Amino acid sequence: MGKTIIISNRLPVKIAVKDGNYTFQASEGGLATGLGSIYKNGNSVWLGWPGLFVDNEQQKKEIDKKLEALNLHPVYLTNEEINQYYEGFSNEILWPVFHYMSTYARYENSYWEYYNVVNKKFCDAFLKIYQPGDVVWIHDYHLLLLPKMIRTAQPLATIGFFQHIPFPSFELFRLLPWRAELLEGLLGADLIGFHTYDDARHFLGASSHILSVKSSLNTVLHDDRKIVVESFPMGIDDKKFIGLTNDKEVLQHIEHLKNSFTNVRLILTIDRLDYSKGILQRLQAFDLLLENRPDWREKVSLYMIVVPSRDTVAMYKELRNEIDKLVGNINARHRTNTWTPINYFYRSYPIEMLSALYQFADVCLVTPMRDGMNLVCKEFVASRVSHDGVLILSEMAGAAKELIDSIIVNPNNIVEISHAMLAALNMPATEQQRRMKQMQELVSKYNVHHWVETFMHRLNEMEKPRQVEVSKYLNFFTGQYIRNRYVRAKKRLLLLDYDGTLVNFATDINAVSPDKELLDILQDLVNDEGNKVVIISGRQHTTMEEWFGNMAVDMVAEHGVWLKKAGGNWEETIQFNVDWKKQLLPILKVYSDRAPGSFVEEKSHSLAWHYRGVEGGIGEFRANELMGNIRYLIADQPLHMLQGNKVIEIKSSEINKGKAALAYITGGHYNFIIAIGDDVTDEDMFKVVRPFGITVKIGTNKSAAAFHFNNSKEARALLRNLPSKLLITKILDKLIHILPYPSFGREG
Ligand code: GDG
Repeated sequence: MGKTIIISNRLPVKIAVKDGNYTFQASEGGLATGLGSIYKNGNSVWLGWPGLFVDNEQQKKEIDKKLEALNLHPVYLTNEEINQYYEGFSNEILWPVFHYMSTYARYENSYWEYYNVVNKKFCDAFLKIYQPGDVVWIHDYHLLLLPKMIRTAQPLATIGFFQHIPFPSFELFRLLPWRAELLEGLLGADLIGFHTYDDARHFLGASSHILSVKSSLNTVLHDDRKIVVESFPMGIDDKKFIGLTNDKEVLQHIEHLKNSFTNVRLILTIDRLDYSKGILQRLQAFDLLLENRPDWREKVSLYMIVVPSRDTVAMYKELRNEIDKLVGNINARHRTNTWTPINYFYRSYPIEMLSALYQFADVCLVTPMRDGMNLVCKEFVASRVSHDGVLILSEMAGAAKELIDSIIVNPNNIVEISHAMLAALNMPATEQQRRMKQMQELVSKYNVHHWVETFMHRLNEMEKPRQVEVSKYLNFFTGQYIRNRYVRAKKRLLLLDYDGTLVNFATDINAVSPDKELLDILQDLVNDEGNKVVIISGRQHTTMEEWFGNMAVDMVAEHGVWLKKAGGNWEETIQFNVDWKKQLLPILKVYSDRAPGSFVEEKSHSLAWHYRGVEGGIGEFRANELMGNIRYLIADQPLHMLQGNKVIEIKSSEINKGKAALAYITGGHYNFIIAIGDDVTDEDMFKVVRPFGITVKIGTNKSAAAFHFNNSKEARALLRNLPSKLLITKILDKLIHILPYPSFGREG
């Protein structure tokens, strides 16, 4: 297994210069901590800008050496490059547009040129350390062009991309003059991750509108490659924040805070200086609270930390001035000799101070206009070891999708925020504890390590089926040849899926019992003693018994859990613990309530959510959302989620039709084998059968099967005509081996 190469704009290091010497220390930021588990283990490296300008070659060598000891590789950028690519294109174009503030964007052509140049620089640096088998994980909007650049240079590389900021809806994204190039750039990856399902959906929407790529559910087909787009909500290192609550320095800070804020309740806000964070609106809401409720004056203070950021960009300078003015104005109007309404700090603090504030404050107010995720709110929750405190959270933060026990507000609604502050200050202790415990459970379970593991696990899965397999249409000519093989063989195995294969797909799953024509075709096949006919389905065994119980066919139900040999009884082939069903069933039920026409089917070893009956795109929409949730929940369990035709099924990863098919093939000494199926669950069967026989997919040519038909009518016709005698046997046999046909499997 190769190494993992992490790439981000900045390296996760703190660099200090003392007496002309550089010292390097890995930083503790969320990303660095999370990825630390993989990048420090020796089999990973991190590539990025070291955060300082170096034009002296000797110095570069020294820095290279020091960084290498930390598994870090620098990409040196010039002052001009940082101005144009980072401050310009990334922060004056992409940042505002992606945060729905497009009027702040400045579409300068030179920014775009530098963005290309710097992405290329990253690509060149990457190619120097890449070896086949390495896995690449690129981070964030500074490097949107990099996946394609790497793909072009290394077509077989496994590339993951994660975007930390929101992906806007198509109507916003289309404003970008370079929208197509940016999407093309991203689609060089195999796996593209966002914090929320909405971001993923927006990306899929933009891709299909702008590039006309084909996308179904969470997959895009582009340049004959399959790209998976999913949500991976990022977590924090909760243990670190819990650990800090016992730190001596932190406890001292808390003592100081207690002395400074006696009899005053504290509302805490912490953000980088950014117009996306809703700082001005939050100040207005606090002002409104003090205006409307004079009884709260001298009883509550806002403790506001704004961390300096990008203050060389004009927009940010302006914002800072506005904050300064508004804070001054509010304080001037409301303050008394003993009380300051807003304690405002424009600086960054050591983490020990943050921890003290997270623990000491009564309320944490997080109200961004837009935020990819927002980690501050999760850090506040993790730090509340006494389980009290209230979180007020903007519905526009990615975290609002998870922290549903916070007080959720619209950050533009000043009145609502001021009411939320009052509600938080008045919330009874029992209510605070109930909400806080729920949120803590979530923050702890879905922590940053879980995030890294889930992403890496999914990315490693990508390695295998990167190349889309394509089958050939089973035409008249090849059909004749198959009949020829059938007639010649003495012992034959027919593995037949049911829904979508032997019968057409129908909206009502109970309305597709076998018709007379089908029963006649199967009976004719069964009558030939040389044939072993197996109906291999995901259906429940009771249904199959009802339909085929009187026929001398073998039946495999629930993808291989149940087996009945012709004339025998049903046997449960495998026994598994199915306790996981209790956890997932309520979630599937919620989705069936939210999508009229859908329903949950509980089988002995699996759960299925069917949405054949759901109107238009709503089914796909909900299915995507559900899959995002389920994937997250089952990440560390031996379960597998299947996307079938209008159905999502969760079952043990040990069960699949491939295993059931293999059991038949092994030791069966068949000299003719055919497997016919229509959906993703049949792909396992095709992979197993293909070396030994003929594999036919119904409906589409994207399959591991060698051949495909357009519908079940064609499949029935083939089965009906298999036994008919042929006239041109010899010529056909010769021709078929000259022409470029895919494998028909061996003829025993
Ligand atoms: C981007 C996305 C997404 C803050 N002040 C101090 C300090 N911090 C730390 C916090 C927190 C981090 O900085 C801020 O993270 P956020 O998630 O809140 O916001 P962004 O910086 O905008 O991050 C965001 C994130 O990427 C991850 O994907 O959630 O949506 O915009 O960890 O604790 N740390 C120290 N002193 C401070 O004064 N030491």
